[in-house]
Amino acid sequence: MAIQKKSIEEKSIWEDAHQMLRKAERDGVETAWDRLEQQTPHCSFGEGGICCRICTMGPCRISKKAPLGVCGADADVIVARNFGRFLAGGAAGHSDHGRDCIEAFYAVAHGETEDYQIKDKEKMLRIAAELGVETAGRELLEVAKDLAYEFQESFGTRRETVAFIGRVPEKQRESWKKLGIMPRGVDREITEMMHRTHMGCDNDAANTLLHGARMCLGDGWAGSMIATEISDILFGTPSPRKAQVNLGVLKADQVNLLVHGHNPIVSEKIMEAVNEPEMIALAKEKGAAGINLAGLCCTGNELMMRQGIPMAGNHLMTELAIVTGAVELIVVDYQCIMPSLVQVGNCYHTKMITTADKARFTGAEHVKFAMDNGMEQARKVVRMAIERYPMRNPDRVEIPENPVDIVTGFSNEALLEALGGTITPLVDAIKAGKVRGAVGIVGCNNPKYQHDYCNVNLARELIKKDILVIVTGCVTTAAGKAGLLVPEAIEQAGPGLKEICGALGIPPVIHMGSCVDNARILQLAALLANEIGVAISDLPLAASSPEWYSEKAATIGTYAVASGIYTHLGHPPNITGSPIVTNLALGGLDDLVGACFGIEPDPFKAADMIDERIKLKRKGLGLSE
Ligand code: SF4
Ligand code: MSK
Repeated sequence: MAIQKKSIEEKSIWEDAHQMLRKAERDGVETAWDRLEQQTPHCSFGEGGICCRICTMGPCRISKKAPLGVCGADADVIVARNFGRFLAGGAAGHSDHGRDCIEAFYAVAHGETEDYQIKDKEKMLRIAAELGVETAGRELLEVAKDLAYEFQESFGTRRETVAFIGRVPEKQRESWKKLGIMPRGVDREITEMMHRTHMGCDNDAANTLLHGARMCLGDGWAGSMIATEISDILFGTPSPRKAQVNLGVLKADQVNLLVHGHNPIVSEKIMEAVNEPEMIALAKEKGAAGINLAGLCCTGNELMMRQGIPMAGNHLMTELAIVTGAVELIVVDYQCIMPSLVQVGNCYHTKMITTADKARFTGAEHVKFAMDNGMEQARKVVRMAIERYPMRNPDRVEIPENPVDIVTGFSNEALLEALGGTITPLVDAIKAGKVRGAVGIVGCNNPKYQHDYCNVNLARELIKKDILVIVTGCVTTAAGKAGLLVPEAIEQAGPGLKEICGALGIPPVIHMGSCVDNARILQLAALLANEIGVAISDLPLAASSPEWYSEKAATIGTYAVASGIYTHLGHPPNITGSPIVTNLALGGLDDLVGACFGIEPDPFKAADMIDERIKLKRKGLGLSE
């Protein structure tokens, strides 16, 4: 993708971003957009995925003049190996997050922590029963011990399938069995991908990619799904609530503390500490009116979904939040945290705190969170934020105004409740063509695009076509800022969707959580398929990640496709140097799993493309338009 020097207005669609980009220029702060310019043009070998660094006989670059690497690997093998490892990075990210959730749940079950508790007992017992754990007449913690064991087993090598495979519709499972892509264990599939892609191992591009599908299914139906379910058990299953988004949620007269990253294990404790009377008293002693906690990226989604904590911004807003000059401290765990935040913080008085040994940042202070010290460490971090308030230079503070209202908290449990307790009304609405289909728009920002232009316009176009939109991850903030996450947004929807969402009192774009919560969308798809008695791939569903950047987003897209959900991406991964891999992704997979990828950078054309797919699926089910 060729990148020109962009004006501030071309960098983002949002006024809060424009205001902070202007301030960044004045303050001499470099942002991701500046560094993208420095990095452009990108290496064409890297873009095509045809540079191999897997062994020291290379690195090898494939060209007309040199079509094979030193070992004899061709472009197809090299692209497949590179992409396999790219997907492994994403699966490892989500799933290691899931493992941390298991460790917290295990610690609770075994009485090793008082900092975490089982909040949603009903959900825990329901899942225990679903996974075959005996619940009748047993102490809650005894059930929890066995359930933690079941979750751990999904990561290992002893089982033939991961625990939640029973949620997958029968027809989909059969096709996975036939293809040999039934996920066995989360760690096993990731390890096997690293093994397969070692020099001289799996040298058949299609074979490598099929394992990629299996590994990603392990992420979607186990690593991520377990992360989501345990988070609900420990911190409560989300239900609809109001919140606010954009940089206007920061407060000029309060200590501003931002949480960034992914796992609620850290951010929930920070929230509790922020609300303690002695902390509020200390903040007042230092001259602040109070302590304002706000979220960024996915940990922001987790807190917003369950607690209504405001969201300051998505991926490309993280540097700009600090540019307000009003942030005392940013506390992070892992994933999607730009290393540049340390430097941006140094331009102001903003301190950065890391909490996970696996994600330390040079220049940041480390406050390690463990299962048995979460509350103590959270208090320490909040105190550090308060101590920095007097260091704020009011002359350098500029906070954008007018945060936007949203409604969040649509877990599947909440959605079913809104539907009256069963999925049937949604199925009926789909059959009647009032809701013609549903699309999950998920994922990130990428400075190669005008920030949030595609995320917002795709959502708007789809709801106009009577297609229900579900958002997670960084698309949430985009949809929220655009005014799409409130019931009043039905005015922008087509007549059928307007009628259904209006009757239910829900927005036409519903927020279902963070990156790992895409597992909720998988579960919803499975519920719909089981209700109709078809495979997921028969349903009028699609997924989209218009502005994606991360390995995790590619993994999500791959598990969506492998689960039978057609997936649109704004730009391809670095696979275009291989005809075999590209053709498989853009078409060949359709014959194998009933879905494939589609690429389109223009959100209006993408909406038409997705619409065509939904028409096709409706026709296949014998449903009229
Ligand atoms: Fe080159 Fe083959 Fe080594 Fe890759 S594995 S760097 S293509 S020799
Ligand atoms: S945080 S993976 S930028 S959605 Fe989950 Fe946002 Fe994408 Fe990270």
